[in-house]
Amino acid sequence: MSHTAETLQLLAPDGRLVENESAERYKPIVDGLDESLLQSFHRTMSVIRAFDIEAGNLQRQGQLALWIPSLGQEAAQVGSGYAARPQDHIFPAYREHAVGHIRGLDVVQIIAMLRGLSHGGWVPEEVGNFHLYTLVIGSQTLHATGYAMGVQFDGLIGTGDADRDTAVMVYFGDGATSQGDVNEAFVFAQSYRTPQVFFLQNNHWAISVPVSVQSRTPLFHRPAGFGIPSVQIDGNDVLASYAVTLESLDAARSGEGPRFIEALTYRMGAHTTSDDPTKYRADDEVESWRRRDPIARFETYLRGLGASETFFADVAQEAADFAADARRRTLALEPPAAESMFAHVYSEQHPLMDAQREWLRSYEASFGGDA
Ligand SMILES: Cc1ncc(C[n+]2csc(CCOP(=O)(O)OP(=O)(O)O)c2C)c(N)n1
Ligand SMILES: [Mg+2]
Repeated sequence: MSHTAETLQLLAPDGRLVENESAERYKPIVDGLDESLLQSFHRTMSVIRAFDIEAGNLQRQGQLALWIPSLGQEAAQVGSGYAARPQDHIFPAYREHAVGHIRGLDVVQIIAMLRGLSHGGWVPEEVGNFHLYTLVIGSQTLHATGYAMGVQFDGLIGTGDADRDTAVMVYFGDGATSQGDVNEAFVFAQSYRTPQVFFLQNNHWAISVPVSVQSRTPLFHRPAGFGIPSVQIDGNDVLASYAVTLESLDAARSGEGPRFIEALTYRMGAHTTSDDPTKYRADDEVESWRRRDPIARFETYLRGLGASETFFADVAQEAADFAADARRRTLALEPPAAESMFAHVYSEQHPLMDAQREWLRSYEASFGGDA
């Protein structure tokens, strides 16, 4: 399922702005992008790609149990991630490393989780309301819808205060759309008119199952059956991802109810490091998507705008440094103290946990080492 005339594209694969009626509507947003934000798009896509590749290497070298690559999906994530405001809440699946980075998550915390050093990952309110990675496919859509209902009950939409009105955005995959949870989230979202954006990254594969088997219709046609306005975008076009998400989040914050975005992109790497995609997909398909690389496309656009060689060289250096720093800090990670497992079982100190902590202490002391 590839791009069609219905797919919104603002930046063509040759790096030139698209001029047609649909693109015209988003022209004010694109024209309003200042140079520093355009540069941030490129920097973040490049930095996260370098980090993602390095994290995959670390897994192959035995440093992580698993890695979940985001390679190829940078534009979908970076455009939408930058469109959110600080007060918005983001519910990711497990591949949204770029969005986490934009919200202020230290990406080494993702590594720590996939190294088995933390049970959940991070505290959302400390990292730009970027909620926890969710490995149970699609369940985060229900969490997001429930959260969005809470935002609505708290009166945090439609007040006209740009720093207060709040939206919720949830990321999920093409495979997730087959889950009951996701469809239940659509029902509640539209029924309650939640301030919410459903951001579907259709990367064309759910492990080894192609999207053409998951759905006989384009996925962005499905929300119509729930009464949710939807749009399909070229997910390798960072400008389309930014502009459409900005518009959709604005609508959600102002009380117009949920929106749905299907970003057509491609999972260039393996599903995870536990998977071998050469067993189930053809090289020429991967090659055709390589020619639509989101970073190369945006680089061509920036060059057309006059970005200098120095800028690109600096970004390349920054990306390499970022990846090297992540490697260094990964190798320096220490396992948590064993007794930390009792810390967050109850929100307050609890006699049962005290007893178990004490049991562990005396058990370890029985080996004769330091207790
Ligand atoms: C409820 C549930 N069923 C099955 C799985 C196993 N599983 C892990 S990832 C995955 C595919 C998800 O595909 P998609 O939603 O397209 O996301 P992508 O991995 O492509 O980003 C499946 C079936 C799971 N984690 N949770
Ligand atoms: Mg998928």
